[in-house]
Amino acid sequence: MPLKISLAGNPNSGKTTLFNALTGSSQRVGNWPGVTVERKEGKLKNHPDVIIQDLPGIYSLSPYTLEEVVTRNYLVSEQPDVIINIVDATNIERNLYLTTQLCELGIPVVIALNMIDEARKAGIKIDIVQLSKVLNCPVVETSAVRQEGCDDAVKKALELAGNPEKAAFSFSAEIEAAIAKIEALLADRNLASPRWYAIKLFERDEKVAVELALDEKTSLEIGNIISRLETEYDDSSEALIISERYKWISGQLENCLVQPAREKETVSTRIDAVVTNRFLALPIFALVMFLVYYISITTIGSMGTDWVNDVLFGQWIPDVANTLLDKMGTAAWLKGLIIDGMIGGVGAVLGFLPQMLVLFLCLSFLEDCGYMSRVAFIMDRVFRSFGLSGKSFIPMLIATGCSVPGIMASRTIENESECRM
Ligand code: BGO
Repeated sequence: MPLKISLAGNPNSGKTTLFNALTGSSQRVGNWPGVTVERKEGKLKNHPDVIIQDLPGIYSLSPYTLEEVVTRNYLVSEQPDVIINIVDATNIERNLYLTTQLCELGIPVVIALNMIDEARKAGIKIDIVQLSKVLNCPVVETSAVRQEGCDDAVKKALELAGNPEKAAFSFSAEIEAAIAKIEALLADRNLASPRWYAIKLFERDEKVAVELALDEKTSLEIGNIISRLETEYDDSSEALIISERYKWISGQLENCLVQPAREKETVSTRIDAVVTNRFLALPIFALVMFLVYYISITTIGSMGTDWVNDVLFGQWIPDVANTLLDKMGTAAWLKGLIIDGMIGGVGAVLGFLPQMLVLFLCLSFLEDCGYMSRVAFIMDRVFRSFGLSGKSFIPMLIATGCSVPGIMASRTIENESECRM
């Protein structure tokens, strides 16, 4: 059996560059079964018995995008011998979020700290010995584009293959206890990555629940374990897990990352603190929406609509048409059809145009100044209870103006079932 090494990492972390450097011309490109996500596989140069699998670029192992689902299904079901996790050294905090999840699979992980050339140029210093200690896995500095450190990363991967290391990442004691209880409920299933499944069930990941086909009693027990913690922390289990991961990452990076001094608090961060505040966010949002509709429907927009209805289509166009049709000696029934039917009908529809214009002008202002993405963040908590994410709120908001652009905006939602909902 050939040895399988999987390359996993965020988009633009340098996965493809590393894959090309490791496999040279021995590549097979196709699609993952049943989906149009590109699949690349190749043999390690000078090692025909080692297969390198390039996985789609992802930010997490959640079930929201096709790429995430393809990657996690592959890792969980195929259980490669080792994962090389490509981490962009210039954006380490964000990239380690995926690392914390890969560590839970029970598959050995080697971290390729890529773009190290760029990180050095930017004055970023990373203590790889300390990082390796806290993550309990080898960390190798690489520059895929300069082909530096790539062989070392593979060497470490080959050494580690088949020696499952214990996940280094752990949550707070209470969440760990809940995960352990769920893991115990799955004990008789002989799962290859039991901790990962338990965490996903704790996050209420429906895809995993369906895959495991849990019986009613087990589902109920798991539901009770989760609900107890959600009530205690007043947050969804998924949000708890996300926030613990980021807290853990920033805590660990304090000891192993030195970055050039960042600007102090900017105006933008100060505004963020107010508009996304736990208590103020929703009242501020209600006020902003009231102003948007007040401007577009009641005041400026309605002035435009009144002018279109009463002046343009109420007097000017019918008067001109009347004079022209009279001069042409048009029959009364045809005049009625043109003026009352056609001009009146078009006018009734176009009358809404000024209100729509002002409404969409306001919405695009909110989008461009970044308020919409804050709204998505604020609404996330509410929308999670319907199985949607905060992002789904934006198409809904746009649809209050007109359902056509609302439906078009829903196409930006990556997850198909969320998009349909
Ligand atoms: C472009 N160091 C540096 N400096 N750059 C790197 C390294 C590294 O170690 N590794 C990769 N890159 P992908 P995913 C590009 O394509 O492998 C660069 O998504 C450009 N393209 O060259 O594609 C790499 O597979 C025009 O950069 O990542 C690539 O994970 C101008 O990072 C980018 C500048 O690498 C993403 C760069 C038209």
